[in-house]
Amino acid sequence: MIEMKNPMSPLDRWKTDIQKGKKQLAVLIDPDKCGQDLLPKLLSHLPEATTHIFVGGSSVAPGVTHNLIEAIKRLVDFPVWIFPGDAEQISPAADALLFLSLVSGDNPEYLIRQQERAATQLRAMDLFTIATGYLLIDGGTQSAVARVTKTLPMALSDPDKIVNRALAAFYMGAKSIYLEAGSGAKNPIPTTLINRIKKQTAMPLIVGGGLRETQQIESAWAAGADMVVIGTALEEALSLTNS
Ligand code: 1GP
Repeated sequence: MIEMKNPMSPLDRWKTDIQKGKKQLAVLIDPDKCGQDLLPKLLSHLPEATTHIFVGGSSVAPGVTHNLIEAIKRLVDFPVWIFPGDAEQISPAADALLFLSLVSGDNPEYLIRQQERAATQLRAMDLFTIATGYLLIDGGTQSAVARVTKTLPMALSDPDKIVNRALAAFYMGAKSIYLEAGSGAKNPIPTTLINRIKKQTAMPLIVGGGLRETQQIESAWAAGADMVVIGTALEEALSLTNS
């Protein structure tokens, strides 16, 4: 049997799924909240619609992410994408890295400096990257992203500005957009904004933060999200917390 030498990249596979109308659900595993001891329980309770596992957190010790990804890979067969809080969370064990730039904020540390640190590591490993414009939007509560990055979320009152930031990310080379309301947000990203960003940027769109109910996830998909991310809802349902 001839082995396929050039399998489709994670981004091309995702784009193909988008063309086919297949919506994606990523379950976010934060290594700070779910260590290897709790992993089997979480992985055995993944929602049926799960298509991807995201791994990442706001403050994770070096090496922890890598070990957790290897453990996930031993237990399940989903593609694992790193959703990094910083450059320490990069591991060649993943299928892809969301190469984020926090374009909603004005902190150079999260616009280019962490990326420079990441680049130093990436040149020495074979890890597929998906350049992603990451936009933190006001979700009604102070988020870990805002606290750690010392940036303000963008206000919902000025959707044109949010569209322009997303487009600026596109012109700078982003291949996808992540609209983030913040982990545990009171208010998820409004469907009107999802719809507007999708229509006006036409990029693969990830939406997360504060999504708890199936109905909310379906509404986000219907509004134009290509991939929805959930973390807190599953952690709470399973009472998963190390802290
Ligand atoms: C956080 O968007 C993700 O970065 C998921 O948010 O934990 O609120 O599901 P939740």
